[in-house]
Amino acid sequence: MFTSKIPKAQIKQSGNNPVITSIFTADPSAHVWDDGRIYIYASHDVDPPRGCDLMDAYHVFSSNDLVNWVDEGEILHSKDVHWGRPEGGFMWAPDCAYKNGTYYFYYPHPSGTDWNATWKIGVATSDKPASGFVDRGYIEGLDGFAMIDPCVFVDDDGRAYMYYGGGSKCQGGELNEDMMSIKGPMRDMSGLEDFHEAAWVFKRKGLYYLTYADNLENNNRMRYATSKHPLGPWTYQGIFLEPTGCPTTHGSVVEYKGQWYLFYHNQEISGRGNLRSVCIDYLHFHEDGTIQTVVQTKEGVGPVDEVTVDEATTYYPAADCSTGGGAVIQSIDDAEVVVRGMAAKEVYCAFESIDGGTGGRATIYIHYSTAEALAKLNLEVNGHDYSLINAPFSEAASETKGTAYFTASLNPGKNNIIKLTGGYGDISVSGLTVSLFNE
Ligand code: FUB
Repeated sequence: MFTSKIPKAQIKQSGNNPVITSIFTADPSAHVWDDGRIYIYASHDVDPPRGCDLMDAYHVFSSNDLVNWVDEGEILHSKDVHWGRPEGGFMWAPDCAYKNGTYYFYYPHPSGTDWNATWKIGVATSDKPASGFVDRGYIEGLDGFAMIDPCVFVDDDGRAYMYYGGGSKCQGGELNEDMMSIKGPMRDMSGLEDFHEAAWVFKRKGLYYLTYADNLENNNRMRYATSKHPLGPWTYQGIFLEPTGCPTTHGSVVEYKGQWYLFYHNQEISGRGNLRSVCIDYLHFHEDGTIQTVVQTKEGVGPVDEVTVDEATTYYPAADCSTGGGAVIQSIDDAEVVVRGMAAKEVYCAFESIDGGTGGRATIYIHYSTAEALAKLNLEVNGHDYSLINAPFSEAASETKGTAYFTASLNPGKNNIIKLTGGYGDISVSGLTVSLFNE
């Protein structure tokens, strides 16, 4: 049972794009499930960047107001895929679907060293939307063209359809009841103009929409087509997202609490096409059902609801943190210690005796200040390295009120140790707040 909430001090009243800033995320597939929350299934750009090759794992984020997002943590890593490419990596754009009490997580991943010739659509399942996923193998019987970017759409009558494609070819087909095999052959989706990748299907007022990224060089846009049938033929309708400044584009269109939204990524935080960040903007339809061009904003959207807050525990750096590299430990009062000037790699601050409750997922909120456009911290939890965590500048971050967050697993009891190391821009750290998921 999900009970993690956001600590009161971290609640944001207004949205900003990108919405996910603490790690680099891309290819957002957003879904609203029966618990009333909206979930983003995203791929993860590894920092320092190594292109799409080493995209290693998926994180999920959830919200009930579109402004405050909970990092639900990593749900699947390439090392957990038993049939996968021995060298790992290549965990590209995923999707998730729900049927009869099970969440099905679909992801493209190669099965061999020759990654471009061995793409498969993997499936992992769980009885929860954002944890507990177990690899179930891949969908058999699909042929070997660029089988990337799966999207699964479950229609009102319960029938499920899968779409995928890259390299200018998009295919669709119906899934069997088991959600892990194909009913009959996949077929080409006809009528799409300039299809590149990133297929996404949704339905509104009885009309099916297939959105996708086009081939505009180094600046893909989003186009779409409509049909009265889930597998087409499709009628091309036009471009609805102009270039974001990022070489790739990838998005999902979702209705939440009576309003439609586009989830997409850009490279606003990093300035690099391989360190991307998820954004949300409003999506509007014309009277005739065509989509209006989405206005890309820095303000973003929401909030659409009240956020439930949590009594989380805040910890301060141990007073004997390293002061190497010019860092200064400043005592604010008896309890609070701020480590200022963590600009060098030798500088760290450790947080000890962190209470992990009965053990399991916990979101770690890191309180920092920085004047850097994008400072970063190495995060280590009980010796496991979760680097790098972004700590970008914002007005709040200039006043020691910036917060970066990450969800990791804690051990039961009070012996957890969290260590932050600098070396990626000048940054000060004043504390951690730990919110347990209590599941
Ligand atoms: O993130 C890796 C790949 O880049 C995705 O699969 C594509 O859609 C593009 O966003």
